[in-house]
Amino acid sequence: MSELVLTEREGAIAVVTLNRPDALNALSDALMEQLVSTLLELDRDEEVRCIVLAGNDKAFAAGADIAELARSSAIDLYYQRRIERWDAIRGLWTPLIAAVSGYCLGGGCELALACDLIVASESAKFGQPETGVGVLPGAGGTQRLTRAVGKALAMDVILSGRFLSADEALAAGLEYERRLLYLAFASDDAKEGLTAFMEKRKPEFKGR
Ligand code: DAK
Repeated sequence: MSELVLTEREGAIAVVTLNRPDALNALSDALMEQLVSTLLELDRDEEVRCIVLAGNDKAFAAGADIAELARSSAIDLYYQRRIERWDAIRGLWTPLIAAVSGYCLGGGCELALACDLIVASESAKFGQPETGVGVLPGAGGTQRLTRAVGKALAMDVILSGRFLSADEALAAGLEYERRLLYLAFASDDAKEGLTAFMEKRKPEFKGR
């Protein structure tokens, strides 16, 4: 079996690297199986105090393997119990840190979000582009991305499929809120609402 996941030890730190560069580390069934068994084994090793999960410069992981998904029915997904692997990753006791460069998309983004911490380089591109292939995030993306960057930005990313830079993900909800606030201030309704308060009357909003 080819090594889809590589492991190195640096003292108490274990570095696990996804190793499917030709497919931008797409999370095939075989890769996920190797990844989860590697992580569980490291988790049982008391000398390992921290696990770093990395991809390569071009991609942390570009999502679930679309070729495999295209061959799967809803019943296949249900009975293959793939979601249990994701639960196993969340259940690790050892702190898990995602080291992200390049594409971090779909299931790849969900994998990073399932880690305890994300350290991202400037080249990182986060996204949940599942709507582009007709599905939606299925391994925690709608919930964990929302908690990480706030509801409005998460909705924007999931519905549009656009990518977020590391800076934007970090500045996240606050910057987005600020932009919406400026936009709201430019509206007639904001002028009406503020003026109405001062004039002690009910505002007449027009949705403009
Ligand atoms: N799956 C399979 N192969 C992929 C792939 C993917 N997600 N992403 C890239 N590849 C492959 C390409 O097919 C190509 O292979 P060759 O043609 O060379 O054989 C190779 O990687 C290089 O990709 P590109 O030629 O496309 O490279 P570019 O630099 O031009 O573009 C890209 C990079 C990241 C923009 C593009 O590759 C891309 O859009 N990739 C797809 C991204 C995407 O849509 N990801 C979301 C997939 S859906 C579940 C849990 C989770 C999920 C599902 C179920 N359960 C628990 C049931 C998750 C679903 C998803 O993630």
